[in-house]
Amino acid sequence: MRYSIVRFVILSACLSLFSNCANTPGPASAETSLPPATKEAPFVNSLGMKFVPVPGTNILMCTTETNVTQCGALGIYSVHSSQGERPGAGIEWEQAKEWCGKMSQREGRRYRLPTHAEWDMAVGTGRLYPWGDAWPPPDNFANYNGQEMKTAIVVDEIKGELHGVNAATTIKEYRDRHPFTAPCGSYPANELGIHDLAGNVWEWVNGSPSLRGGGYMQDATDHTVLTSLYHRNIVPNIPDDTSNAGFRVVIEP
Ligand SMILES: [Ca+2]
Repeated sequence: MRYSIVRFVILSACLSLFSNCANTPGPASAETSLPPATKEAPFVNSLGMKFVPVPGTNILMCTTETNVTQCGALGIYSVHSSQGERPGAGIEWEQAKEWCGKMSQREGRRYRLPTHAEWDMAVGTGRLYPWGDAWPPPDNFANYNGQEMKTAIVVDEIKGELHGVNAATTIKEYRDRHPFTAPCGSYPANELGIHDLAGNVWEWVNGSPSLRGGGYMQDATDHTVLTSLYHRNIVPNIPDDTSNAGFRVVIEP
């Protein structure tokens, strides 16, 4: 009899615990609709683009800038029409958003450009520059305007002309192999597994037409431009050179 009472008490406690667990609100459904992804095992979408979590946000961010092939797959054409692995460039803000809309329809997920806050979390806010606090960057950190420019003869892929590069303001004591855009992911990923947040092409963000990260032509004229938190805002109706603007995308719940 005594044994039965003890068993009843234990059983009641278990049922109560189960009941409490069942009544505890779980994560909002919106938070559970992202596909599983880790730095080690990214989510891979239908175009082969890889996505990883960014701590402090609820999005998955593409590990690379959107390349020419991926742009073209949804009808957005880059100035680098024959360079599939290189980042789409000369892309306008509206075109980048159009790409996101088409991709959302194609996959039934919510693609968009990253917000400034998400971009901040991805690049890291605890250091002055994406590589740290010291100047210049370590060699081959990212695709900027380094010493490789001094001897480069490149094809201007916008004008189709062969010409020498104005190397007067190249970053001294820095070189990175690529005088023009580099294939996406050519430089080491950061601690989150994300490539090219610094350099290569400027990247559009969500909310208002603004660019982040610097591009391959970024030189030593103004060190501020290469700081992690620098925003390059595009003012409507005022001409600006966006020939080195591209984009990367995120997936939201
Ligand atoms: Ca370079």
